[in-house]
Amino acid sequence: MKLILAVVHHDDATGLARGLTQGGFSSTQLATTGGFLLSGNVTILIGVDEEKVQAVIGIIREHSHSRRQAVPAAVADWYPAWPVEVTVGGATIFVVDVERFERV
Ligand code: 2BA
Repeated sequence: MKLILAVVHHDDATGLARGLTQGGFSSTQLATTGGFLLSGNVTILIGVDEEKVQAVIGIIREHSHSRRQAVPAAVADWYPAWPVEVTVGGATIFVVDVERFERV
């Protein structure tokens, strides 16, 4: 079994959760904060059998959009004086091995 962790924009999270449910996948959403922009994002946890990983990544890709986002002043201190934007997303995805999975 694998655990997929996907960091997505909060505006994409609801559509992604629905897409996962429609695809037959269970998921859990955590409210998280990006360390660079210090703004809220959502981390979605999906436990799946290994052969389903690509299908899940396909659903994540379908529902995750990239956006230009301004770097806040607190972060931009060490950036050039002119306004700075970065491209955020689609999604940042980690796939890790699950040693044991149980529901009790
Ligand atoms: P943030 O850390 O708030 O980063 C938001 C965006 O800022 C990033 O988009 C990237 O375009 C830019 N960025 C991040 N660190 C930077 C730096 N040191 N210098 C210049 N620009 C930088 P994404 O790459 O799409 O990442 C979106 C969110 O995914 C991140 O939000 C963070 O919450 C998560 N993430 C990305 N890579 C990660 C990693 N290696 N480990 C853990 N979380 C990660």
